[in-house]
Amino acid sequence: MKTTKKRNVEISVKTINCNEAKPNLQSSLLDYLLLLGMIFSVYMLTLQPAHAHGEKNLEPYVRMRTIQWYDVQWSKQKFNVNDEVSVTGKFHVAEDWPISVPKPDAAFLNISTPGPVMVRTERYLNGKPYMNSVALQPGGDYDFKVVLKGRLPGRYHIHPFFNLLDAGQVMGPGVWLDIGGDEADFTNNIQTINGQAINMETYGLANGIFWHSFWALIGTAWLLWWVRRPLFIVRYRMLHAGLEEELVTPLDRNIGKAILVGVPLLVFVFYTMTVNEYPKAIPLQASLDQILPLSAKVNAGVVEVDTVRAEYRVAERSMKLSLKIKNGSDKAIQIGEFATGGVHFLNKVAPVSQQHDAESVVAAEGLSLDNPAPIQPGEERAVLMTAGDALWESEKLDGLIKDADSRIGGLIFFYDTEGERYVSSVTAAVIPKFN
Ligand SMILES: [Cu+2]
Repeated sequence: MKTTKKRNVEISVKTINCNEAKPNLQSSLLDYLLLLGMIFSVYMLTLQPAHAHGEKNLEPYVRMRTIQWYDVQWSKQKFNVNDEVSVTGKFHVAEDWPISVPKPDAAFLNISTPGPVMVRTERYLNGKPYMNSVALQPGGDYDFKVVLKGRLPGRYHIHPFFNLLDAGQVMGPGVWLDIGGDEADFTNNIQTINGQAINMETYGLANGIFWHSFWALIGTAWLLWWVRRPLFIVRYRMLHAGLEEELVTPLDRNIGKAILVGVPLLVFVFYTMTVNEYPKAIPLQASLDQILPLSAKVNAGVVEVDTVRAEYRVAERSMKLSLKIKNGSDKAIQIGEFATGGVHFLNKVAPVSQQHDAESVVAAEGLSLDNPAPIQPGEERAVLMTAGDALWESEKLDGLIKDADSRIGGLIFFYDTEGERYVSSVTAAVIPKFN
């Protein structure tokens, strides 16, 4: 009985491999398709524009209506290995958070770098040190500070950015940093809570490599033990033929039992050894930090702005915003700047200096108003504000009109005669005008 079954298996195993002869026509067609595919892929490669971190490829509504960065400054942009540098800035979390982007219930402030060119030593949100992710509140205002230390010499493009859970990255303004000096001079020494001075660059490295290799070796050996047997289809057929006894031997079973008992035992023994060697240890922190927004900085209530209508003129590359502005302050105010998606449109007739992110993308004369006269205290005025510049196109913000979510969001910066600043957020559905 058994022998006939075995023969059956052998025959069917053989039949699997006999689809060799194919007509020539088909293979030449395949070759042709392959060639076409290769040509096409070369086109794809050459047409793809190279962006530093893909910041321009992020949908405009994500750049305009999630984290609205402003006043981002670096303490210095030229420094040496081991020097500390800090980046400070503010951001407003848009009230009009896009419906397709998950809410910022867990957000992590990070620094995008090309590799480990710096180490982060301190990080603050609203003046509070924090390690984990935080929940941000739409409509909330925050300021941040990150302290970094130069590690690898070179010239790098660096951004602060937010990692939003389930949504991805929202880049802040980027700068070029020049790190000078010698890589070999880099030191990263800290003192543990037990008072021991350690070098973070090498501490625990050998231990880490040992444990990774140890478990990888056991895992690989177990895998190879099974891989050397008949696999997949052959195995399937043997099972169907009732030959499972030949697939799993008593030795396999014994090794399996040894692993079942041995691995948990090993884990327990090594865990006990570690706890004895390091009795005072803090677990890796995985909680969510709770940091509430600052008192309102944007839309603080002094100057009120209502966006009535937004229109994008494709041919002129300009956004026209109809605004209703109410000046509740006791001095005359003027619009100095409109900032959206990392682009700053400046009103050249406004006398006071505008906010600048370091190396920001600026349209120096990009902002104009139908009535440039300052808005008097207590005055309520309808203003047509035009933000026009080729930057709409080169920064790929004009892709907005092709989005399913064609809403604009941004910050307007007002200045009074004393240089006092008021910030208001605007948001509106955008109507494209193609001619
Ligand atoms: Cu960049």
